[in-house]
Parts: sequence; structure tokens; C-alpha cells
Amino acid sequence: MERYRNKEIECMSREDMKKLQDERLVAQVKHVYANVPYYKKLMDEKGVTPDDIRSTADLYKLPFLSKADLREAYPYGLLAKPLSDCVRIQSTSGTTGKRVVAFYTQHDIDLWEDCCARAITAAGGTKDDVCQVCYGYGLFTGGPGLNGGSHKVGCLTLPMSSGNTERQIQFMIDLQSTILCCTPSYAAYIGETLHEMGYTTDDIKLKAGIFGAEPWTEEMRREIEKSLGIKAYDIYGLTETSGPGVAFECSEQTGMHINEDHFIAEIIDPDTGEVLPEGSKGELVFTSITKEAFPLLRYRTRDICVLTREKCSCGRTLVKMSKPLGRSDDMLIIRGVNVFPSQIETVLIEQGYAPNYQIEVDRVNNSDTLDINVEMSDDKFSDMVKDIQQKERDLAAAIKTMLGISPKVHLVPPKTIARSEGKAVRVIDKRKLQ
Ligand code: DLL
Repeated sequence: MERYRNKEIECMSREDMKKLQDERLVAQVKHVYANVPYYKKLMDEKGVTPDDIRSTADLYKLPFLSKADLREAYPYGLLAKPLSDCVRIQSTSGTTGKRVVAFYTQHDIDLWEDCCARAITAAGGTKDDVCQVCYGYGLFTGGPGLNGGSHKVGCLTLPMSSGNTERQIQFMIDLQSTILCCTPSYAAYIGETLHEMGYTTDDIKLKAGIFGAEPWTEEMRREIEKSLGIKAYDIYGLTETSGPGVAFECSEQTGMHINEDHFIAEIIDPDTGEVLPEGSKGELVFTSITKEAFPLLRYRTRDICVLTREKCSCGRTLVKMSKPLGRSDDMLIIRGVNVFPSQIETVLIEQGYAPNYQIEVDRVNNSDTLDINVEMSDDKFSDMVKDIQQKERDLAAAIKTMLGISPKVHLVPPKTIARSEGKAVRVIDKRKLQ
């Protein structure tokens, strides 16, 4: 039986949802124009006033915001409420450039946690569940967001944060956790450790996992589901739009429903900025229509995906986004060919390898090199050089078929690629250092 947190909204007719979005958008544009000089300037430069925005059909008239704007406006330049009305900040990990800092009023936090509660409920969560949250806590939105959502559902919440994997498993067994929230790469690691510790899925009570914050493939989903004996649900979000819970998966597992009462989604051509028709692949853009403190209008996520309004068997009418197929800024261009790490992961898992790999790109004599280190799983393990070389050739051939370019594959012994407790580092691009 499908569970909903807010059936009225989640299954609302398209017509009513559009009306709700129209009203909220008009009010939000007024709020932002009046309170955020940075965005007012962008609108003025484009010759758009709040009066020009009467419904979602006018959305295209508004200027885009990008991460570069957020950095330029750092830290307070996009704040739409007095600082004294804000009760929290969260932030991105900021591996490149300045961090992005997002602000929340108490109302913003309530709505955000409610979005996360919808995700937990869609994964079957109720007040009788024990929800183990192993996303990082702190500035990262994963821990706080799912923690708040779990409270709202009424689950017994285990605020574990990430790390100390054996202790995670001990708690999971002792406290009979039924729902696990963490990155998919950490879920895979928890599964691996569970079996290494001599336990099986019979020793745990997990039924569902809510995994997101990084790309993961369908193949990886099946691996995790098998290893932990659960149904694995995807969850999507980004710090700039509040955190996890912008979109969540239902029992159909064919994409994530976007919480459209809070976020309007568009797909654009990342090169021209042109809005693309439904079903096209392009960059996802969000307008947050309910946020008070940090309401971003037409924010370019850099995530490449497809939106669909095909009827969903779960009964929800909320538009669905595909798994992000990559980020427009994560896409590697190797010898002129577009390569997403997820394509390589798909081949690895199809060929029976675990998703423990690292991609290294370099430039030697003006030519790009692609090296892929792949861990041998126990059943693939061999200490015969000839055997390993044959396996490397087979894998390289399969990857060439997928990508159109030849990689050098290096099989490495089990457990030699560092495991991740948060977002996995899959790519080392040495070309940037030159
Ligand atoms: O990763 C928020 C989050 C926490 C989402 C926990 C889900 C669960 P950031 O650190 O700002 O926020 O990173 C946002 O991560 O633009 C995507 O590129 C990527 N991402 C997030 N969820 C998914 C997902 C959090 N389900 C960036 N699949 C986004 C693929 C995802 N990529």
C-alpha cells in the first residue's frame, strides 16, 4: 500500500497545482525583488519587473542564477529576510572555490523537514520505524534534513552521522533499525562490512534505504538491495534549494517526484539557456516558491536530467525527474568524447565488479589518457598475472563499447580503493593541475 504524507498535495490535479504555483511564484518574485538588491539588479538589467510575472508561463522572462552568483553574493547578498529572522545556516562542502552558505528561517526548516518526511513516508516509513541517519551532520544538509524528516514522521531516530562503520552495524542490529539513510556509496560499504563481520541480512531488520547526495546507477541499486536485503529509494536535493527532499522516489522506483508545491522545475539547454520541451535531456533549473530567507529564482543546478509527467502507479501527480545523468560540470571530455562516470560504473557492475573504482584522467604529450582502477571482488580475485591481464582487456573492451574510447584498466586487489563514508571521490582529473 502506497503511503503519502500529504495526499492532497502529492496527488493534486495538474490544474490545481499550476494554480498554486502561479500564486506562490507571483508572491515570491515580489518578495525577492523588494528584498534582494542583487536579484533586483539582475531583473532590472533584463528589463523585467514583478508585474511582468503573472503565472508560471512567465517564468522564462526571469534571469537565471548560478553558483557564480552565489559566490559573488557570499555571504549575505542573496538573503531575503533580516538576519535576525534566520535560525540556521547550512553549507556545501566547497571543494572548489568559496563555500555556498544557505540561510533558513524556522518556517524554511519546517517546510524542508516536511519534504524529507514525504520521502521517508514514500519509502514506507511510519512512527513504528527506527530510522538510522548516517549522512554527515553539521554544515552538510544530509544529516540535519533527514533527521528532521524522521522526527516529523515520528520514527525513532538514530542520529549516527557517518563513520565508524562497525558501530553503525552494531546499533543497526541492537536497535533493530528498519530504515537507513546515507549516501549510496556508504550504503554499499555498510553492506560489505556487515558481511565481513560475519552477519547476514537475517541478522538485521532493515526494510528500506533512502540514498542520495551523489550519482548512483540502477546496477548499484540492485547490489545494495541484495547486500542489505532492502528496497533502496533515491532522494535528491542541493544545499542551495534547502537540502535533501527536493525530490524523492516512490515504490515505482522510476525517477523522483519533485515537491512542486515548493519548487518549480525547468529543463534548459545548458549552452543556450533555452527552455526545452518536456522529455528533453538538459540542465535542471529550480525556482523555490515558498522559501523565505534564501529563495533562489531560476537557479541552475548543473545537473543533467529529464522530466516526465507520465502517470505514476503510486498515484502521485508530482512531476518526476530522472536520476541525474551527470553534472554539466562533472562531465569529462576525454579526447573530445563526453564521458560521465556513471557510464563506466554501469559497465563495471554489468561485468560483475563491485562499484569500487577510481577514474584518473591526465594529459600526456597533448593527448588525454584515461586510466580506471577497479577493485577485484573476491570472486574475481586472481593472483595469476595472465588471468588478470585477460580480465583487464575484457573490461577495457566493454568500456570502449560504451564510451567509444579506450581506457587503460588496472585491476587492483580487494579493499585497496578507499571507501567513502560520504560522497565518493570517483574522478581524479590531473589535467586541471597543468
Ligand atoms: O547533496 C543534499 C542531499 C543530501 C541530497 C542527502 C540527498 C541526500 P549538496 O552537497 O549541495 O547537497 O550537493 C548537491 O549533489 O546538485 C547533485 O549533483 C548531487 N546529488 C544530490 N542528490 C543526488 C542524487 C546534497 N539522488 C548535488 N543523485 C546535486 C545524483 C545527486 N546526484
